[in-house]
Amino acid sequence: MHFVYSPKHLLHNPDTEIQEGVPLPMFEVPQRAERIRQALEADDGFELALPTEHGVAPIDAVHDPAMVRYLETAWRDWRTMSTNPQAVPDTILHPALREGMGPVRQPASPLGRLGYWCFETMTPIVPGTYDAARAAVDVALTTSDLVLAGESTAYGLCRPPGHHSPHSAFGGYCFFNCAAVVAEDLVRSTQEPVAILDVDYHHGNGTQQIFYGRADVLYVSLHGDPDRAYPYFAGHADETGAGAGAGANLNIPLASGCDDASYLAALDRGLERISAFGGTIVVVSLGLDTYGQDPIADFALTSSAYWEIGRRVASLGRRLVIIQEGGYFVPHLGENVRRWLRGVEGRTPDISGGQPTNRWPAGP
Ligand code: SP5
Ligand code: ZN
Repeated sequence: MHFVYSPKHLLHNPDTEIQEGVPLPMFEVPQRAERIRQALEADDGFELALPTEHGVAPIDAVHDPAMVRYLETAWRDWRTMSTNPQAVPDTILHPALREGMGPVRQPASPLGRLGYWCFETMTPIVPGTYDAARAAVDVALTTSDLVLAGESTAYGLCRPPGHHSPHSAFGGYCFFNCAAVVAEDLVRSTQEPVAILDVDYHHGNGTQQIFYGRADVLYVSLHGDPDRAYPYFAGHADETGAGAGAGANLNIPLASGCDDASYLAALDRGLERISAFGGTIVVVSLGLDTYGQDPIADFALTSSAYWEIGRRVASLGRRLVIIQEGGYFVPHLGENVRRWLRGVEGRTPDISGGQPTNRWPAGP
């Protein structure tokens, strides 16, 4: 299997996020992608491919072009008013602020502009953020190209991730929604419906929002119940799509402590829905923050589950464009991705291979 990787992700390296009002070291760090690359490079079954440039048009097709233009200059904009080493908003556009008052203008102040586009405090912008986010989209679209060229599966090692960014905002460690860009591009180029399966721990509110009114893109997500988990404002089971998209959105919120067996049962529900939907390609938003040791999530999945999840997703018999999203327990992240992808390929979990620093319970 090819995996697509760009070293440009290293340009996005903020050091602090604000969680619960407290500055903390970033969880979404460059080492995540490096760990995954190392694990796949150490396995003969994977071959690295570099991305090709796809330009900005596929991004403008799913995001507000004004936001894309903003992100291009956001760092310079920030520097006109602040010497702080990373740009984080403090005043965020709440929908109730202008209730009954008509549309808001993009603020003249750089700090105001940041709060106009960014919806939370955990997604800092640094000098290389835009170039890294653009490269992540090129990685995703190159992964999709490999599948369109005839490969049954390819994996895009996207970083920063994407699924929290809706059409006109960014946040959740995400800037451009890579999975959504790929899905939209596939719909246009194949004229077929496309299903998205999101197995990141967090609900992909951005992806859901982008396609909520669309019948040609199915969004299926398994995630921590938004009654307790980020992103709080989307991901409930009663969100099933609107207008033409009614019925083309399936949320499966899961309880704290969700284990391998409960997760696999929920996955089977999601896969049934995808089977019943048309199309020949599935876009997977792959997050490994469902792992029992993840520092910001509360599921209890083991490494052996990832092989089985990959195997079951492949059993759909569809081509797969697999896009990296979250996963923050860095020591086991590469090995968990590797197992997922080996499951897809029907190869053994190879629990003896991989990084010698890691130890796991027996595979399936
Ligand atoms: C792509 C992706 O996985 N983004 C995740 C963004 C989540 N950021 C906020 C997490 C807040 C978690 N607070 C829980 C504290 C646990 N002690
Ligand atoms: Zn996540």
